Amino acid sequence: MLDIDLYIAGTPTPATSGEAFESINPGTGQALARVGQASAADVDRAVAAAREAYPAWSATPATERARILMRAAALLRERNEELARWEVLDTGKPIGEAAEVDVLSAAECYEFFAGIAPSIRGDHYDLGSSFAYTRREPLGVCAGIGAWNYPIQIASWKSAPALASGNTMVFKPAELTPVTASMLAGIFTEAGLPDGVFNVVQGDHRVGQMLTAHPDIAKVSLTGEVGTGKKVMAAAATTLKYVTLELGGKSPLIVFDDADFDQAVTAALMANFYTQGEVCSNGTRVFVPRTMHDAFVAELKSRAEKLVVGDPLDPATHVGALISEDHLQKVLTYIQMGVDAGAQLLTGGRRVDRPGFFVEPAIFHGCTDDMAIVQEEIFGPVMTVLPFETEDEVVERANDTHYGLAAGVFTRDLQRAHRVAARLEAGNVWINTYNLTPSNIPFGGYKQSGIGRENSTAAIDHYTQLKTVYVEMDGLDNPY
Ligand code: TXE
Repeated sequence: MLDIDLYIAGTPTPATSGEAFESINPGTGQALARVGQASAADVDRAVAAAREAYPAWSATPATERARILMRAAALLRERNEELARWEVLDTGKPIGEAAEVDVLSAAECYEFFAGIAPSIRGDHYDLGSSFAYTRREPLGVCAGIGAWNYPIQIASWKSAPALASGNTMVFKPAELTPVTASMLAGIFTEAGLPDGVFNVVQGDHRVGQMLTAHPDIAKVSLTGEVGTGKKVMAAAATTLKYVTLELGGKSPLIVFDDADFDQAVTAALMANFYTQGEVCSNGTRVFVPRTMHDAFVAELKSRAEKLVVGDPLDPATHVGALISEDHLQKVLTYIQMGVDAGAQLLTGGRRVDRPGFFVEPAIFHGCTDDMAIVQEEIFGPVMTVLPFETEDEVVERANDTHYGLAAGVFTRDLQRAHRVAARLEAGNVWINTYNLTPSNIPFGGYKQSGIGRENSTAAIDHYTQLKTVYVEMDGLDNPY
């Protein structure tokens, strides 16, 4: 069993709360790690370490900050296989995904922000004889609070822009997936990151609440459910912290009649069953033209039933284990709600009879838009297929949600693709593809799917503040 400590001021540090919890391997249902729950004193120590490291780190030349982030990225790439395996044991996702996406996207994120760190700058304003300029300055100590579906990627999407901008960070991974955040901290130390610049505290929502309330933390970046986002934003108001929220979604994937049929089916499967459906931006409402509906669901059924649900460590596995027994029960409850509401369960939806938390990929059709399985985020491998007649109708129905994270549009019609993309109320729209999130483009939600953006230069705006300096060159006029 792995023992997981906190990571404070550049070294593994045992929690002092006296409380510990086990992290379970979703693929087997067996305990994977023992984790110490951080106490308030531990959180104070981590914030103090970050505060102490801040003056020197923020004054470190951006090219040096960049060099350290690049070294960390290189170490992540070198250890991709080992770290991906830990991510699989911690999350239950297939090794085929983790070895391709999770660690490498984290490395790419550090490389991207290392590249832009030296170009973080202000502007010059010519005021005639006088002038002004702005300084884009770091915020101070930032807190990152992660979700459990992409642990190391989420840690990188928060720490890369934070550290590149000269901030220091205290990061809390989700209690269900504590493993790789502490390993990332060790890699940062090995890469030459000064002690205290990146710290990790472990624990459940109570530790998240301590961070959100801490007076020495300038900003909180959360990845989590909408409900959690609202709690974090409310709590952050007490000390008027900056807040970035990357929350849930119930995104539409719209297939038009001129779409590449095979690509659209592939997208629907990917947008619902990749990472067992535990992806915030998934296209879980698949809209297809009524004329195409029967052929589409027949092809979906045939291909969904070929997906391999099994051992996450087996490279042949397409669909791994859900994160926990509780989450599996939540997903099964939604599936039953769909059946009870009269939707047609085309395929899947049953628990797989083996250790661990596995469910067969489920596809519903014959749904109505008001059903819970169409309205609410399930965060599991549950797809709903919805027929439509016209473009106006499908755009209206796609937007009829308090979420606004993402959307997909499949069509060969250039004008229609961009016309519909402009009308969709979503922070991320994919045309003829889905769920691609390279570090150099922004990611974030509209409406209740979030506030702010991660990745791209947009993220720098959320980890810096602007100071305007006015320089009087002519002497001060006396108005009295
Ligand atoms: O979220 P939770 P989970 C969303 C996804 C789904 C959720 C799943 O859509 O809704 O994340 O992750 C801490 N004060 N995204 O179940 O329960 C908690 O300890 C402070 C969106 O983990 O909200 C955990 O570390 N912290 C995303 C974290 O918040 C609190 C992509 C999230 O927990 C807290 C991936 C509180 N009151 C998943 N309560 C995107 N949009 O990019 C809990 N926490």
